[in-house]
Amino acid sequence: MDEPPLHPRVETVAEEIETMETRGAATIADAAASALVTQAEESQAETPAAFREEIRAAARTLLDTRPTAVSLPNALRYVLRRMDGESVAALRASVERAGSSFRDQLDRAQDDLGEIGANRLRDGDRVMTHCHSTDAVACIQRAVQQGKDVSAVVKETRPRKQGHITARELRAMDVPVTLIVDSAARRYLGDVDHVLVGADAIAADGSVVNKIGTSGLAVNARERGTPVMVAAQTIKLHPDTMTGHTVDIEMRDESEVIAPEDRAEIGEITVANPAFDVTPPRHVDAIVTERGQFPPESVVTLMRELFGEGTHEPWLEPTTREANRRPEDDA
Ligand code: RI2
Repeated sequence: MDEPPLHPRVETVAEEIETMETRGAATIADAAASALVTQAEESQAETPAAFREEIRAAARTLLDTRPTAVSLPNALRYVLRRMDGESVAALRASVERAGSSFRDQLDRAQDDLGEIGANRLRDGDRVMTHCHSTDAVACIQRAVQQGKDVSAVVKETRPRKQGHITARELRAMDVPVTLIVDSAARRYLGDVDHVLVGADAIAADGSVVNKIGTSGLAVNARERGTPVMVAAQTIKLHPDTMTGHTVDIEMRDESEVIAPEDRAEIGEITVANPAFDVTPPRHVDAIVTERGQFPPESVVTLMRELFGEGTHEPWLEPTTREANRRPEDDA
């Protein structure tokens, strides 16, 4: 069977997510929902069945780009579940409505979460950040708006140095920033009041999947007695983990770790580049969501409330993009 026609914007958004031009779990979710809306608006489908098939195929193409950030399937599911109607026009309108209410909720969730996270920060506090998370930055931003003096020790976060984005955004809010290399983190943990990170996925047992290096940071923080706070909207909750599924950890290109010419100079080596790691719940003090703050062990209650006992997969079967994946792409 021929694959349904995809709007070029869907391919572009998929490409941008895959290459990390679009990154950060919340931003990925936003871009994916918008791409589905574009597919709906520009669809030439003549029958409701053809329209539905196109939207599902678009969702599948977007889904195949990054395996770990659960906000991506959660965003796609949100829109697909609300696709409803007997005509193409009605279906199109339902996708548009779902896309726009999803994006509104996303914005509101980050504001509400920022408020709750900010309440945990006191005047004069210093936080240590890892990578770049819009959810984590929202907490600091709100604290600053509340008139609190907050400063930050920002880990650069190898290999892609997304800590630089955090540093830039915090400086734009006039927050004093000390940038450190990742290996200096333990040295500074005694000088900070909180470790504040985001999440790409949260499992039913409260484990936090976040940028590689988070778990080591959390272990060191525990040893130093520094509380670890995870800022994560509920779209980061991974419903499949309630039924025993594990979270795939994305392995990224080796060239992010070492330039090909440096590698050639060294000689025969294996390079591994996992993008994320798993922090066990015992090393996390609080997960801050737009629905309140939770001890990690109790997050499953919120998951059941939001997702029931599980999910179904509303997208089409694997596309060519998925079929072409090399086995070594999988963790
Ligand atoms: P927000 C990022 O992953 C980081 O791991 C960050 O903590 C997480 O997404 C959440 O980001 P990547 O996309 O959704 O840079 O809070 O690989 O913006």
